[in-house]
Amino acid sequence: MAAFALQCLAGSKNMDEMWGGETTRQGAADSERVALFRDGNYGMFIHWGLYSKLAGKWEGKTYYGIGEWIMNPRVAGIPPKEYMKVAADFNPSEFDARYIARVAKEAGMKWIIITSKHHEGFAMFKSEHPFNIVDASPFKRDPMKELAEACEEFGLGFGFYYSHNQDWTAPGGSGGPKVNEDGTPATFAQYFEEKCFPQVKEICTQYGDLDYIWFDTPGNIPKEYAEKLARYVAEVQPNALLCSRIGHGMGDYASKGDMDVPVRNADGLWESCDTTNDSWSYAWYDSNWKDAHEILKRVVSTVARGGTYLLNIGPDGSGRVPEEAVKYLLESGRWIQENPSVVYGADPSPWGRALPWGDVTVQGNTLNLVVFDWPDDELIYLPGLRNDIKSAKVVAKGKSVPVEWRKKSGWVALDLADVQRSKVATLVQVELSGAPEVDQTLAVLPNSRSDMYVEFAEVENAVKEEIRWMEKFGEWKHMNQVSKWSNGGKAVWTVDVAEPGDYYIDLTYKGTERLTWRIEGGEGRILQNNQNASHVYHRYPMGLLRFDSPGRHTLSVSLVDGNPDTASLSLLSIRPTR
Ligand code: FHN
Repeated sequence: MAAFALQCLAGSKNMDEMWGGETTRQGAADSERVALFRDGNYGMFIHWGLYSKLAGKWEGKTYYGIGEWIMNPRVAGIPPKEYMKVAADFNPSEFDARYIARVAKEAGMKWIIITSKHHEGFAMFKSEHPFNIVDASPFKRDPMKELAEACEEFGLGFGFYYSHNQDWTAPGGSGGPKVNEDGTPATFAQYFEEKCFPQVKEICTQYGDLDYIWFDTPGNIPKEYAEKLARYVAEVQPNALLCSRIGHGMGDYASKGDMDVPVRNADGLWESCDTTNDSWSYAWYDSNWKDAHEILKRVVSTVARGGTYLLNIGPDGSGRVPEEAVKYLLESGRWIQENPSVVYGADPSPWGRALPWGDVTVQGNTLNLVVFDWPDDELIYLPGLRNDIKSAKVVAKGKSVPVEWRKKSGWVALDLADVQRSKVATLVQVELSGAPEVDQTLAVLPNSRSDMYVEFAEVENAVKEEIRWMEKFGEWKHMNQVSKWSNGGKAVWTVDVAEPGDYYIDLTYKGTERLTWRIEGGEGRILQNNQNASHVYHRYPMGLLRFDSPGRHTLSVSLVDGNPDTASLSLLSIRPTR
């Protein structure tokens, strides 16, 4: 996993700093206007613009990464004037707003947010600014109007993405030309007053009631501009929610970094945005499609962590949505339609994290256990559950089959041996005697690998930090790690062991030279070895560790030898022997 740090065109900010903070305004969380976001939990994102026609290719050469960045100097470096000529041949005659709205609806999504203008500066709506789809392309139609109407017809919420800070073709926009046509210096104030603010007025007044305005990459936009936009939206679209990427804490809900589904529950209103493959916009070579299982896993785990999932599609230059995206959205959508209580209005998991076999959402006193990875012995453990169970059933295609449960080594275990597995995910609904109560101590399951992320470790004399990187360009990966070890540095996990015995310990780490790690736990037992390291994260087996007794144990990992500045640890895993 090579770090691909991207300096943005806009000033000296790193791309990941362009997202702005996650702080939001007070007061939104309880109001009625957040009901769609809070209860719907799942929306469609659409990236569509001139870049969709280029599809990752310029002058015969393919540029890999997120397609909508193709004009950027870090990618193909297309001069603004050249890029703007693409509009003359942009005729997405296959665009069918009703079809897209129907796909969103059948996918189980509750709203659509589409790029009205991305960093390229091209307005996908009728605008007074001439660089827009109605006036500058042979298409002549206003697809935003068509989509707004289709969303209304299909009972979906609707909102616009608008790149307020970066505009690469407008003089004065962040990353845009620094001088005007007449050679005079261009300023951000000029871009804002002449293009950004008038266009925000247009999107807020030409398309009926909006549910969202999704400004993006605030970077170092001065506060007065973010405030002016927020004030205006509140005045003319009082129901529209702003995501935190407007900048300066002016959002109503927090947007995580791109493609970031956190491993631990997070409070407040927040959203993870993600895409059906790797690029946001259509790219001819990008075939890394998330299948129905993967889509469901991400939807359910985002809701289980307390958030809302916004999943993107990228129509191509003709307006068609790639068939793989549609296929898997519809397949996962069928599952959601059959099991709506898993997603809509669902509360987060009382475990505060995913469990080795899957994840949990809650409706009242009922746990929705969504099984994605079946243990070999088909026993689903509910470690630390304090409530009594009233009933348990597997629900599939509207039919329910009772499930047996028993106490095993102190924990409740559900026996799924007689249950027919679903290809994408199996739902087990467990009715409890009261509101769910769980001891959240990390559990060592006797039948599956238990992953202990560093998010859950106490760290001394070392640094716990979030890292982000890209493997192509713009498709972010996220992870927490412990690094920068000083004397006595350690990461300590408290775990609950149901069945004493021998367990394999694996560490996921990276480094620039061989490393000696020491793991202490299991009543004074020690694992220590000098092992290879690589500059990318790998899971390495460390050996067998015995837990002599059931119950709580601590496991600590320290670096005994090796470069403490480059040795980084992300995960400790505990596997039962067979
Ligand atoms: O730079 C954009 C990127 O192209 C894409 O639109 C994503 C979606 O969240 N937002 C920005 C990067 O975070």
